[in-house]
Amino acid sequence: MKFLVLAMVLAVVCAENKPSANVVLKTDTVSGVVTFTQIDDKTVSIEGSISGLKPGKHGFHVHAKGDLSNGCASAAGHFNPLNKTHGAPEDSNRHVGDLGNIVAGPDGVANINFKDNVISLSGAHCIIGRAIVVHEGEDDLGKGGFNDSLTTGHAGGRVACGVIGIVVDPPNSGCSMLYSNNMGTFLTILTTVYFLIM
Ligand SMILES: [Cu+2]
Ligand SMILES: [Zn+2]
Repeated sequence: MKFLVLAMVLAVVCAENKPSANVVLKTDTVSGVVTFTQIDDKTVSIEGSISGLKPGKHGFHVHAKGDLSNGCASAAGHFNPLNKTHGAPEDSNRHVGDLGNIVAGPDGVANINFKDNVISLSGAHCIIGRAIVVHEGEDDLGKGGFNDSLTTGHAGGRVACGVIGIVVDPPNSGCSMLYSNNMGTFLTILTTVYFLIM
């Protein structure tokens, strides 16, 4: 019984601890929420849904600035702390922010569910406070041969954007130096008390 309670408490604490962030996209036509969860040291899962898009592929990137004071234009270029050229998510030569394309169905809805090993919710590749931009057209992943293929993937205009904000704080990161999980602390104390009493 004690073991079961301990297992349950640990499960809750671990679930609580997964750092996450999200972005809300909202224009007259486009709306959606995309959540980024740090599922282990190297992996971020990206999940969500965006509606109101033209059917087909749309470039989907983390841009360097979370500054939307002049709309999506002020989000600057692709987040590129390593000074590489534009590429596909699976390429070693890619911008950190290169997340490829999302695909909208005939109903204009893009369901998003993939993982990335380059972006992070902490450290030098931290995407928190930067912007997600959804583009008008398809990202050619650097292979289209256009003069902007190696910078933007020739993905065209910016149809929607939003700032990536913290949902569950990442521990000890540049994004969040002070981190304490109050729920986790509370449950740990509760478990200790339970074991002392029983
Ligand atoms: Cu972009
Ligand atoms: Zn890029």
